[in-house]
Amino acid sequence: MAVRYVAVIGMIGTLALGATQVWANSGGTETSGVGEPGDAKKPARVVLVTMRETDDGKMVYIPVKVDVRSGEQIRFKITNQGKNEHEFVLNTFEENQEHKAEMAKNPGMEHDDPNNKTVAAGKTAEVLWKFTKPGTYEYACLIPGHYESGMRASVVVK
Ligand SMILES: [Cu+2]
Repeated sequence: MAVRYVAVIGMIGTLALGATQVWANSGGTETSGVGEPGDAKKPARVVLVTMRETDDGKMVYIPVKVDVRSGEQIRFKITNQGKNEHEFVLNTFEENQEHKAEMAKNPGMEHDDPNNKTVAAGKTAEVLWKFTKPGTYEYACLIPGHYESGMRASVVVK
């Protein structure tokens, strides 16, 4: 009887873990490991980000590294100068890896969340974000093949 009880508890634990996983994979979290959506009424430092393809077949962001102070708000002004649709997905490295695996299964996913934008060729987008914890984070394009072609950049929060 006691063994059976433990098994049931174990199962509930697994289910709860599964639910957390789905939530993390949605990418549309209000708060996440990387910080929280910015407050438009407070000052923010503007960081310009360009997305494009290169002549030698790579896909890149400029810049590839952004330094931020903990507690600072950043307004990322993103311009897609490429010929393909690209994404700006700001998150922890781990969450981006999970999300990337999810997108490999569902390539048509489009994003419009506080930390997560799909940007058509020639278009712009903005992400206003507050970095609350020191660490190294990432913005990346998770469209299948793009990350591997170079579309990742680090955000170092100190
Ligand atoms: Cu891309």
